[in-house]
Amino acid sequence: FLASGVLAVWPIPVNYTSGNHVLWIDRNVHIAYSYASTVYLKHLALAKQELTQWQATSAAPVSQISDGQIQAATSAVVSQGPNTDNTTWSSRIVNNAIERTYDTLFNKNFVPWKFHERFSNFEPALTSSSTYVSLITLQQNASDPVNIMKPDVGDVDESYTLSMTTGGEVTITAVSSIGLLYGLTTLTQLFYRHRSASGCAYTSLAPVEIYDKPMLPWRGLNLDTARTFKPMSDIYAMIDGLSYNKMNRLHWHITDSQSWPLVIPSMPELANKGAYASFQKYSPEDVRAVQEYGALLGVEVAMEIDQPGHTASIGYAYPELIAAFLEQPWQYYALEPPAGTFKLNSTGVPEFLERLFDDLLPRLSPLTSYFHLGGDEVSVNASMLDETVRSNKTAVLQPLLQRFMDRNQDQVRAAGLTPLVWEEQLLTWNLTMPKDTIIQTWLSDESKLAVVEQGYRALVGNYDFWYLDCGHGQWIDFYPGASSRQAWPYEDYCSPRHNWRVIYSLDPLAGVPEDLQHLVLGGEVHIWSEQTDTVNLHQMVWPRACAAGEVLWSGAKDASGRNRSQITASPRLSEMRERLVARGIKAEPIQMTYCTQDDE
Ligand code: CP6
Repeated sequence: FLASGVLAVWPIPVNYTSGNHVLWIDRNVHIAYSYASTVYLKHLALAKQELTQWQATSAAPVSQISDGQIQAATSAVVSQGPNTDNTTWSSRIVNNAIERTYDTLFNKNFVPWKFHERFSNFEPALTSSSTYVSLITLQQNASDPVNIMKPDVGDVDESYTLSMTTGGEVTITAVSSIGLLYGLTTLTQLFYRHRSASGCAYTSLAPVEIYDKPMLPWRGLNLDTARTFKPMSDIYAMIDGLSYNKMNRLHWHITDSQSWPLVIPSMPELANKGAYASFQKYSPEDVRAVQEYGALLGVEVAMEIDQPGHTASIGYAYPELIAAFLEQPWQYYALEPPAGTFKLNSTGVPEFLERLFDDLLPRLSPLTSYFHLGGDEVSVNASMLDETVRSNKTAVLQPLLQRFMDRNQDQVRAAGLTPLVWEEQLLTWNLTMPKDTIIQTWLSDESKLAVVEQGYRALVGNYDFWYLDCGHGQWIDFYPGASSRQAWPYEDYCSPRHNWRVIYSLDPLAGVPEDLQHLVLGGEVHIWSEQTDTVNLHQMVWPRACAAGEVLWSGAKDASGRNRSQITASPRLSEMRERLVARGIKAEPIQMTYCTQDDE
């Protein structure tokens, strides 16, 4: 029996199966808790307290390794349920997952070394009588819509079971193709690279019984490709990383005031003038390729066109639509340069949006259920310069924004998509929207609560926890007496960064009454990219995003209702980092190698 989260191999113990037990106790309790936490004394104190309690209630750290070991061998046969060809998305997902599982298990560089005691290899000796994984049986519940031509998107049963006998027989069952994909993903995480000449993948964990399912259905990352451009290879690698963590949404913040890299064939000037460079664009084929790649790995791509604010880059092609375009001082009209926002009462803007969405949405809709309409940080000062409005009064702007939203939502829904919007549209502007609109919160737990109390579905991702580019408002300390946050460049209030433990400590359900918890769909970590491009993207995201992934999958509380232990998460996160590195993702270390070695 494996008590488990997504970081390593330990899904939540939902179903206790008697008989097959593997006891696996963390031995790596020496985490670097005193090192990274000078800012977060609250967490440091908590960690010390947990460590003391853990030591008081536990025997000396033990790893129980069963006598035998199981090796992965290329001779393993996969016996599949109903998915046998590649004619449906469902079967493509499963076949692709099988291929990738083979790739991972049999390419010795793709499985990590197991952490070991200092001066010990801490792994079983390989014997000639080794047991091999002989049969991997995939069983898909026949009620799954296996013939659908659309990948499993939106609400899909993500649960799976995984069992591995001491004889090396693996059985994975699931309702959906995504469940089978997750089961195979977990299977790869049971194996380690052996220090033998052959470097085979082995595990000593069998027998294994896992029943696993996520707590929350929306487990995402918001990737900003407007502040800096990201090549396609980075986006694919990002989807790989999400998939390894059973995260299932890529929120693609593709445009913003700084650049418009998205090619719209019927409006070529948008990207021709709005992209940073002719070679920094995403073609319709690129967008489709990202969607398909994501679909195969269980990652649904939800694209955002942020508006009416954050739209200066449209002004390069359509200056007549943008108020306060490149206006100075930009601090007065926007939170970062350059200023520029849609004119809220012009006839040109709705015409523009209709053409834009008519081109874009039908191309997106076959592979997604969602479209993000933006709506954050609307500038009232910019509307003073908007000759169609000339006002900063809520009473004037609110009806204009409502009309704007109604039109946008109608078009998104007509394309068969569910809209997402940033929280300000509901909480600052009090717009009326259909109740199935998904409201993305970022400012606070209180805003999340306000959203669900009004009966809307909410995503979390508070800037002071889950913005991977940001720290805790350090500008105040750096510039005592500073009167305007906007006066300082982004890097001054978005650094240093939240460490993984801050990320781990956000509870998406905190403060939400039980009867409203179903309205918290999940959340997203964000990598706003003012200071992040292809050089540091993956280090900025990984492994900290894993911490959010685990919270979204397993919940922030453990089985006893206490905050999930950072002490026990720490070695698992370190191990997950090794796994990501082995698979080609440049994830940062979270602690010294020393801390993963038990040398007492
Ligand atoms: N860009 C966009 C951003 C931010 C938001 N939207 C942002 C705001 C505050 C901080 C970090 C990022 N850079 N389009 C807010 C949703 Cl601290």
